[in-house]
Order: sequence, then structure tokens, then C-alpha cells
Amino acid sequence: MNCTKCKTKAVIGLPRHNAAFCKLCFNGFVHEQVARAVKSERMFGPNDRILVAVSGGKDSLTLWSILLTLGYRADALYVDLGIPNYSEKSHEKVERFADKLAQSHETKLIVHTVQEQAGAGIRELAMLIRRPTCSTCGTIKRYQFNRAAVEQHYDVMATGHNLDDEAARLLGNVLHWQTEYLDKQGPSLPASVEGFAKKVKPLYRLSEREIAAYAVLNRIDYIVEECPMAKGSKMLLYKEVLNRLETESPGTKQRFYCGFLERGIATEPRTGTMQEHDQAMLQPCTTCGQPTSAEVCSYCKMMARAKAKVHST
Ligand code: Q46
Ligand code: ZN
Repeated sequence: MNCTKCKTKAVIGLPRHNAAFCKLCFNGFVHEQVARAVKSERMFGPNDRILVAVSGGKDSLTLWSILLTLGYRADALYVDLGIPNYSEKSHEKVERFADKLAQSHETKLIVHTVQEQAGAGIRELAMLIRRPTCSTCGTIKRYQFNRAAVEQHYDVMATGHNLDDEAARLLGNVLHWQTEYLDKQGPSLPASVEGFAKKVKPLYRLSEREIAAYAVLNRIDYIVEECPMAKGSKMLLYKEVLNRLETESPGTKQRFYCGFLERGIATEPRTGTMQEHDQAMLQPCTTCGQPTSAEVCSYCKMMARAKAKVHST
């Protein structure tokens, strides 16, 4: 198998593009897909400050590295969830990678440790407040990322979601007709109301397999294990189903997700009155000052409940 572009020996075949690439041309292909995503979805410009949400996995570390390679100003935030046998490893991978990047780029890593703030890791915290671990985790991560982005004046927050993630999420939402989530499924979500950072997904044109190949070829040392809490999740099942379809018919995932974007369902402009309505409903949380539609935001409510439980035991 030879490289479609330069005819030297190929290292990867991409059936959905009917192409094969050597390492150099594959890197060029990956960078081009990211650059195309950034431009077509107007994610950010060369002077914008980007905060990348990193977990230690292949997608987020690859994203951080590519953005710096393309000349963007990108820092990263890692949330240490305190999950035994997992968080120590992922934290270490992120710290090491940050040191490596800092040797050739101007960049920094910000770390938030759940244990330090809440006095317990995510699993104990979820048990204390009787909520599923992943939904507790989601509330904490969304809150901490948004807070860091807004308070430290980043223009945009970037996550490593790839084509497989987005297609699987879309499949789940369509299967259950969760139409209220569809307008949040685009790869670029503007900061619709003050106090909420703009969110973008620059890897949405690349599959999980392509990103894993890029990470291996470019010696990005990431944590291979998934978070243990992800076991049995519906997302993994949807990904499996889509992979099966992809093998039979290359390009299925891309046609499904990009077809959805082309139809404009995700980007349908919300009316001015809606946005004004949202803005009017928001007020600073009386505990932390972050915007919320209630008196106290859901993060602070959660933390207060956890503290009350600790004191009552
Ligand atoms: S990190 Fe958090 Fe995921 Fe782990 S605890 Fe669940 S939500 S599975 S993206
Ligand atoms: Zn709050």
C-alpha cells in the first residue's frame, strides 16, 4: 500500500476517504481537517486564547498538541476526579505531556483537584449526594471549565470530542427523539449569554481511529484505559453499532453527522428574544458569582449537600 499523495510506503489506510498516507502526509491530512473545522465553524482566530479541556486521553492531548503546532495560543485545564487507580495515572500523563509541550511552545497547564475542593473524590461525592457518578462528574467538569475560561479571560474553550463521539451522541438523541439536545450538537457553541464561555470541538472531522493513529505516530503518550465509570455506558454501545456500520459501509459516521450539520439543525439561529430571555433569567449565584437561573447554582447546591452529609455523619 502506497501513500496516495507522495507514493512512498503508506502507514495508514483511510477507507472512508479512499486514501492511504505515509506519516508526513497523514500528519498533513490531520492538520488540514482541524484547520478546516476551525475555519468553517468560525471557532477562533490566531489571536484568541484557547483553553483546552484535557483528560490524559488521546483526543484531548492530541488536540492541545495540534493547536500549538498550528500556531494557536492554547493552554489546558485538567480536572483530577480522584478516581482510584485511574486519576493518578491520567494526571501524571497530563503533567508529563505539559512539560514536553512547554519545551517548544508557550503554554501552561491548570489543574483543579476535586478532592482538595470537595474533601472527597468523585465516587464518594456522588454516593454522598445520591447521584450517578457521571452526572456528578459532568456538573463539576462543566462548572470548573467554564469558570476557569471566564475568570482567566480565555476567548474559547475547546474539547477533544471526535467524529465517533459526535455521531454516537447524535444517534442516542435521535433514537430517543431528544430533540431539545439537537441544537447543542454543533461543533461550535457560541457564548449565547454572558458568563458562559464559547465551546468548540475542533476534532469533529476526525475519527477515533485516525486520532489514535496520529497520537501513536507522533509519540503522544496518553492513558489508554477509559475511565472505569464509563463501563456499560450507552455511548459505548452506540459507538460499537456505528463501527459495525462503518466497516460495512465506510463513510457512514461522517455522512450521518456531517449530513446533520449541513441541514442546519444544530446551528438554527435562536431568536433574539430567546437569548434576551435567557440572559434576563440569569443572575450571579449568591455563593460563587457564576451565572445561574436559580439563586444558588447547581454546583454550589451540590457541594452544600455534600458538606451537610459529611457533617451529619
Ligand atoms: S470521566 Fe466522568 Fe466520564 Fe468518568 S466519571 Fe463518567 S463522566 S466516565 S467523560
Ligand atoms: Zn455557585
